[in-house]
Amino acid sequence: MSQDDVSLEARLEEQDTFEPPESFVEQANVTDEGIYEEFEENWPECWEGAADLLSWEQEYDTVLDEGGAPFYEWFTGGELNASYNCIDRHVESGDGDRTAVEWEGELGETRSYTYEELLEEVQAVAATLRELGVEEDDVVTLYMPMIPELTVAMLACARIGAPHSVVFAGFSADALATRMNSSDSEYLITADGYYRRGDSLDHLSKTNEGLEDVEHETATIVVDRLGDDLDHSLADGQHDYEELVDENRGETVEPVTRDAEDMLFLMYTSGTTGQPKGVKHTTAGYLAYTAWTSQAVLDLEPGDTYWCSADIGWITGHSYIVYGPLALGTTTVMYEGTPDYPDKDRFWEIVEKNEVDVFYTAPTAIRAFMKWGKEYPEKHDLSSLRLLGTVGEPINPRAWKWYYKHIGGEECPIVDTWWQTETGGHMITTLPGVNEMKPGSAGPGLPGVDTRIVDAQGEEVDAGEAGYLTVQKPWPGMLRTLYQNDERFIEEYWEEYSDPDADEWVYFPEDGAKIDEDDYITVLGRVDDVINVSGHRLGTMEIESAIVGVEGVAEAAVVGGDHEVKGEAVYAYVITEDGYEGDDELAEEIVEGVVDAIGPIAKPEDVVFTPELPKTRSGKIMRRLLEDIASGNELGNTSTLRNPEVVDEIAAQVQDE
Ligand code: 6R9
Repeated sequence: MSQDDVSLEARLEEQDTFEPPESFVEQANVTDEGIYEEFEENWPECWEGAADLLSWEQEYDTVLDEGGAPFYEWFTGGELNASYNCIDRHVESGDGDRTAVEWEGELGETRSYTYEELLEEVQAVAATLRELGVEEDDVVTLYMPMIPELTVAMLACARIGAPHSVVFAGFSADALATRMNSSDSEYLITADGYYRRGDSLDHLSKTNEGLEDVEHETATIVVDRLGDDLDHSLADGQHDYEELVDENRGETVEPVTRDAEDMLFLMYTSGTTGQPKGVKHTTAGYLAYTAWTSQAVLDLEPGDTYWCSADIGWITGHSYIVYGPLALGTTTVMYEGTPDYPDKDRFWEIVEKNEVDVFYTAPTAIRAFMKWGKEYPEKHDLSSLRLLGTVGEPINPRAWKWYYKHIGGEECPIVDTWWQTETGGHMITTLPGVNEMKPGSAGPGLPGVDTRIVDAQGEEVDAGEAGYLTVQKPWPGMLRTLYQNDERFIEEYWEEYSDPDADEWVYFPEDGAKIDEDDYITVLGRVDDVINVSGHRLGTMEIESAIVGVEGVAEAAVVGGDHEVKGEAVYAYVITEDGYEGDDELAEEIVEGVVDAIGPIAKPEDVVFTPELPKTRSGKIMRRLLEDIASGNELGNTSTLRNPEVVDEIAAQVQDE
């Protein structure tokens, strides 16, 4: 490092607040700090501005209907179609030639769709789905990798009022079957495979394995992504995508009129208990909220080229690759593959080539970039960038500063956005043209979003103290319920801090947090049994049940331990059944069992065999202790344990490895 670099690093190291660069503020969509007060005084009508970003077939009567709280309804009486809002209206207003989707395949090939082309393709797929028998309100499962057909399929579903349920392609066959059974989904679009680091992955066999466990008949459409790289034949009831869709190119499919509160999609996510939760989002509130936050937080404008590197299989991709950016008429970039193929500068090559204006990624990726070194971004001209974002997990100040300096060139604000599958869109973040930034702290709640940090009794904690994050007013993008399970919806999110007798409802996202004297919130992480691996939510219960399903395993406890790149990694503590040896072979079978049940993202980092698990006197597994062991932390007081000696035994074993 040169002398200049050293002093720059030192200065950055010490700096803990950053003003938004003047060049950014000059052009930002939101610059008036009065917006916070304005929203507060005018709540809930403040959300009319978000609704105004959409085109309505029928104006709504009421902004917010609190009558059935916590089953809130937004923009009731309104009618609209999400696919119309994301495509047709841009074509009608003369922007049909603008690029809607710019796709980068892992092998270097590209495909792009103008809004006009997207309209044609979406109508063709909509017609195909109808031909297959899909009717309004039928759930269509999309088990697809990052190929443009996924975006097209989502919008085609929205066009005919069929909610989609996207299952992340990296999830296992079991996960697919569970979700299809849970949502009674009789239609599936999948692909034969995709590319990862240059190798072709067979996705069709995994799909077929999953379908064996689906309890009802399914009509399946298969996209041919791999061509000659996969020797595949389709089974009965399976159709080739291109064959069917090609026959419908040129068809007109009018967007169906949907009520504001009609379901737009389902997205399954992990929680404390075993079964994934089917989070239900509806049409108007979700679309208005993702469009508004895309404009206010991501600062998107129609002429922008914007890239969010998430996978559409997660909520981030739904809200901020597909719906938000397309509702605003932006060009959205989709990338199929990994950041290090063919080399570790792939992302920066994509940014340079497409002259990306706004880039949104996850802290886990930034930590990997840091590890690889600044020489990779330095090979490229990143001057097109104007704003950077992160999402998925807390970002540590060191990674924040690296991102700020080496990717943003100290000229781009960073928005650290806290939100969840359930919240539909951003909730806590700075407004990039308004607030100063504090690395490590996401920022204040957005205007109109009433976030408060409380103690176990629900009382607000003082600045600097840790507590539980809550949201004390509804917002348009919120989940409406868990699919066919209103009871669990109340239990999971509302029971903890609400006072139903007083009709006071408080949303509990199950995150811990602290707040400073400027109302900036630092999110500390989950307080339930959810592990956040590389920004992906995994339930410990789901992983434990997969492990216990392996022959020879008597009991298992899974925890998240600190990991340099992934943030958290999965650590499994396992007790074998009598007569079984806790050896490498069994550890291997356990890892395979987890990959089969959930997917490679849930792969345990380490499997530790132990004669006992540390338990409280009432028999509860002390997960905190296991987490500390996995993270290499100092161990706290173990005297409340029924079996304190076992902790040292396990710790010794972990250190030996
Ligand atoms: C969008 C998304 C939600 C959980 C959430 C929290 C963690 C997300 C964060 C963050 C700290 C941020 N999380 N963003 N923690 N800072 N900026 O990730 O949705 O997959 O449902 O995960 O992720 O713990 O509760 P989802």
